[in-house]
Amino acid sequence: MIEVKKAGEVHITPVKDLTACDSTAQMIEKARKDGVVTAFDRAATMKPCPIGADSACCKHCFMGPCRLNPNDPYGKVGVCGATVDTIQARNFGRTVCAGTAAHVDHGMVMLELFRQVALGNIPEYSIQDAEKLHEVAAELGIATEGRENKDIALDLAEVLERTYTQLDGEIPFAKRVPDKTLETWRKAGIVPRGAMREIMELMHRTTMGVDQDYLNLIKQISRTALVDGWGGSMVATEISDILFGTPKPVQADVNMGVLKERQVNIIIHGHEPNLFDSMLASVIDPALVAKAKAAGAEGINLVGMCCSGLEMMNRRGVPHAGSFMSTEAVLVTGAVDAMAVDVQCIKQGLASVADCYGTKFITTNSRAKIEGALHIEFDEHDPRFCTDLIVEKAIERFQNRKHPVVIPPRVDAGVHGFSHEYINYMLGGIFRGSYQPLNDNIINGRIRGVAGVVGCTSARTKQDFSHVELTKELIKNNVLVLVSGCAQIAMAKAGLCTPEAAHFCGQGLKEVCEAVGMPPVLGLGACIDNSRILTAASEMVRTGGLGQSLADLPVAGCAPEFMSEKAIAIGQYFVASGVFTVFGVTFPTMEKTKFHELLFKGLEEQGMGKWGFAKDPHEMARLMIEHIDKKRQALGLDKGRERVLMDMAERRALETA
Ligand code: NFS
Ligand code: SF4
Repeated sequence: MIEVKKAGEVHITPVKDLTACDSTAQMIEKARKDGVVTAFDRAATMKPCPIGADSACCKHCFMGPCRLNPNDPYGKVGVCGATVDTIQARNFGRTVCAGTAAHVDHGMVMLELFRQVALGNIPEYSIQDAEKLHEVAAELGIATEGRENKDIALDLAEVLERTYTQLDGEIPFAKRVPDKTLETWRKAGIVPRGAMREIMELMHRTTMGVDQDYLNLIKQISRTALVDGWGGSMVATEISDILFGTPKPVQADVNMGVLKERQVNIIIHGHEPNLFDSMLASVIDPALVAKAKAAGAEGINLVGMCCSGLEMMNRRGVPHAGSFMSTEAVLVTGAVDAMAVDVQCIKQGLASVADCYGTKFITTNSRAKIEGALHIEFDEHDPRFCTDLIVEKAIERFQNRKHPVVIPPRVDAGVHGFSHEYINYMLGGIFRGSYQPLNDNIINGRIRGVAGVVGCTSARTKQDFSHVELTKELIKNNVLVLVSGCAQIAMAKAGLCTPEAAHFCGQGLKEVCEAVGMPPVLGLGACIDNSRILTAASEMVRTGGLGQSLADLPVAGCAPEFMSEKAIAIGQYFVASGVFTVFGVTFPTMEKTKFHELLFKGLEEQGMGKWGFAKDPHEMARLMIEHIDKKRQALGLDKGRERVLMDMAERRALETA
């Protein structure tokens, strides 16, 4: 970070404090030499507003913004009289609302695509997993016996549409929720009706002068978050599996070394799998390959970044160049001929970095244009128009490369693509696919519990560091880890997504991983695929022996390096579903306020989960393991197993291993 201490005196943060990723570090150094500014350095000159960071500020009307004193939160109220708890709850609610809207809108696009495919209107796509189509349809009460896939699909689309448009009743996937958890929600009045209704109501209730009781607001906040996890996100996952294939373990390479100096390099970065799927067809089109060769390239190299990349890495083994905090850095290689983006987590700063290196920076979605980018709209009724043109633009840039190419050589191989269906199959076998072996191993203590480590990387904390430290500590303590989103890329780069990573584990988990041949860290996919964790956890409850509700399970979640509003929505749907969820970096409430107490304690007393916060990854691990042990104890599974604390020597040994 470049920090101006006093006028004229500049302090530059060493890159080793900014990222644990060698390749990203190398590119930050290069960017600094090239005079190119990235988010890592911008973060130092952009001091966050301390009042805003504590959520002690309200700008919900124009008598404000009203700023309370974080050191004396009850010393003052807003002009309208709003208390600190109202202000925090409203701000938190709007964050959840925005995050939910992002996932739900993505899900709705997938659903419409699915319907158009079923109607036969888009010949480029087809139903790739008919078995899953039948399973999901049957689960939602749609007749499947002797019917054509097309008809089943149209019925399924109609039922799932209620996730978005229904005005009253319960969303379709409420059927998947374990009975006792659903009962808790019904009692609290938080079973989601339809996403549009929940988002609209929450926006209304958080405007000036409406809901001014944080205990009432939290109900609509939870209901909105739940329509993300069990609604928009779950629909997006299930439909994407049906259309593009349900992931099963696949070898994939991660890190900037997946770029190829002598090839036309194209990066897809964003969140919706359809653009990427069509790109896969464009880059093997013989005419385009011939064109690339005529331009002097050895071929066309397509790689992913962020969640788009995860969608296709987990389904097809497409290489992945890096997470959110590496998207600018990767352009500094000079090797990227085109970066095409759709929606979500796309830094506007990419436009100027791309400009510095002559990379074609292309927006494709009518919902997300960026000043200075070339816009080539992706129309799913004619997907190849856009994706072929992207390839042509990339070839053009390859031919006119003006900058020296420097590609950090590192590539980390791993195994990814663990859908909840595959976990079922992997542990139970094809004829007796079941969560029973997982439950048995938890009951007998070989596996202490299950943790989800998910979410972003951020310019406000050392990239990848907490993800990896936390996860190593968890698996050392026999906690099986499920990962998704940018977290999954951090784990891949640390070598934790390989069966060989079993040597990082405690004895029990090691035995299970070795017996099954699986990594101790199972990559699930994009952030919307956190819904796979909900489905898997519901199966664990249904399988038996681990309590009656999701809140009884020895599980915990964590987003150690979060930055997106979407992460808060995800955290809240996990908490409302019954999971203890720890966040790092920062948390948008003030300690010693009633609203903070509600999130960190009160919700658990209502039969849900609760929030936790820690800055240090070892402290995060401690909180999560403590919670898992508490749940084991409540289930009567507390016999044996002491927690293994890593000392410094052991930690160093792990690092060099
Ligand atoms: Ni998730 Fe994917 Fe990454 Fe965070 Fe952004 S890419 S949806 S929000 S930064 S994990
Ligand atoms: Fe201030 Fe109340 Fe307006 Fe918020 S709603 S800005 S607290 S007057």
